[in-house]
Amino acid sequence: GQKHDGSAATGPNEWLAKQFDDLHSKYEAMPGKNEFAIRGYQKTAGILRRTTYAITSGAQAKKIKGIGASMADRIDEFLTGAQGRAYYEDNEKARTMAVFHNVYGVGKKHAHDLWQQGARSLDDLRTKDFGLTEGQMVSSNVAVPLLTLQLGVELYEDLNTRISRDECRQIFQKIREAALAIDPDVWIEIMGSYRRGAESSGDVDILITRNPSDGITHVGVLKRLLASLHTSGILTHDLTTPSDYSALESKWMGVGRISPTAKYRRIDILTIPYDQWGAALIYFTGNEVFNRSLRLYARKKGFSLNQRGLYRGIIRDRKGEKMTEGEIIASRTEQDIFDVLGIRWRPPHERRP
Ligand code: DCP
Ligand code: MG
Ligand code: MN
Repeated sequence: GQKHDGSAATGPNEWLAKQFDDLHSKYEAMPGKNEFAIRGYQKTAGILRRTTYAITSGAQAKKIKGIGASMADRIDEFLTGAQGRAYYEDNEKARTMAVFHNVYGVGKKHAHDLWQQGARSLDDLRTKDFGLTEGQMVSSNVAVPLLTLQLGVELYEDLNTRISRDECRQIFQKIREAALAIDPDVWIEIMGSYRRGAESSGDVDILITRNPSDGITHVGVLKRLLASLHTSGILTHDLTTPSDYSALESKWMGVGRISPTAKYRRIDILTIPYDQWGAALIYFTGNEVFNRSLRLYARKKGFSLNQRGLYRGIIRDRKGEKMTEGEIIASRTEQDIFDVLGIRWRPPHERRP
């Protein structure tokens, strides 16, 4: 867009105006931006360009209609080269929001909300009341519950440290032993970045099912497994507990550690119906980008792929919303799904396009 007339481009205050343009674009790019403050920078840039004499101080600029005390301060900062509030705030804000964003479960929007509420450090989050109660959560889809926020802050260092391949394997071994002690016929597999061969992981992802051909399913195993692992101290905190323990498909998300002196680690445990094993394995092995491209490829061939299976006959409306459910045509093994798609099975370590 045209921000100013041609003559102003070489006006006496062009450099100063440009500084306000920069400030404007910097803040414009931030999530949850304050529209009012941002417009102030834009407006000041315009006024400076329309001023025909050179501005040499904030005090002088303040006499111009439309320039207030705060913009005059910014002008002084720019003219003297001082790292004033605009510079400092921008950087402190960016730094702090990055820290908040690294708290488990806190997204960009929530990080910004915390900043807006006045939180400036992890210590603030720890000692002051910045969280939302479970009740307030109902109306928010961006913030994490208070208890999760507190846990994320408490375990900040540990949860932001990568887990070595060896430690992932040890955690998995413990969980696997406990599961097989409950039912020796369950299938239990480690997925995510570990299965792709990563040297280190952000969390440990575990998938459980059981062949029901003898009339027995894995229902009941997760509940007993969680109890057993809590008793042995391997699992220490619950974040998301299954809503229905009698379902074949359920999810537990939480925290645990391999020994009382080890770091706390994020662990996900999922159970799925036996006939969806292959589809679930593909999905939870990832990575996310590989999943996206595989789903897109399936769609191009007239199928639809998700974590439960490869579907045929799903009809979507113009918005992409499903109009018919379709039928699952492959899901039991990864190979089944790749075969129908007509592409060669790729070993997990190759699934990172
Ligand atoms: N996944 C996905 N889309 C998402 C989240 C997850 O397709 N939005 C799939 C792909 C991931 C897998 O689930 O590989 C496991 O999710 P994680 O977040 O645990 O990711 P990774 O295990 O791949 O990496 P990390 O080492 O960070 O845990
Ligand atoms: Mg993972
Ligand atoms: Mn995970």
